[in-house]
Amino acid sequence: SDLTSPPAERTLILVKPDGVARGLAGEILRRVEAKGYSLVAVELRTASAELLGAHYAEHEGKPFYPPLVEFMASGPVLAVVAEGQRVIEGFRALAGTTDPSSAAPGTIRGDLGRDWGLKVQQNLVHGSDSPESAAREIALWFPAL
Ligand code: RTP
Ligand code: MG
Repeated sequence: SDLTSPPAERTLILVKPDGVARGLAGEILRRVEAKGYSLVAVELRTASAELLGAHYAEHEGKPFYPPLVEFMASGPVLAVVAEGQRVIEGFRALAGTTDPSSAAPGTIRGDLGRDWGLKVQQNLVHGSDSPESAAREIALWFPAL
């Protein structure tokens, strides 16, 4: 079998407004770094409706789209570009499944998500889901990279 290392790739991670407001940005970055991924760019900012519309374009028209964009604009998010071997799938494994109430222990959403009447969009983090999504999202959030 081929034991050569896969090439490094990049992903876009967002610590969503609930994660920043709850003071979990450091804990989430700690998990990313502890896994061995490198931080390429980190910026705290409140996203515009225009940026969020582009970021979530695939979900436009779905019932959860308006509350999702409203929530994502409700406060600062920590936007991060992380780099490493298989970081796209690796970060999604660290994050856990979309709904924190069913995310596995050991994951960001499973360990740190709450379940007292929360909406599913308040699930602490976003991570790109494919190389194509990562390239598109990194260009949106960090056009200088
Ligand atoms: P993400 O994109 O944020 O990493 O999360 P994901 O891939 O696990 O979830 P996705 O299907 O891409 O949905 C994006 C975000 O929309 C919210 N959502 N709400 N049924 C619902 O109310 C619903 N479904 C999805 C979540 O915030 C999800 O992370
Ligand atoms: Mg997604």
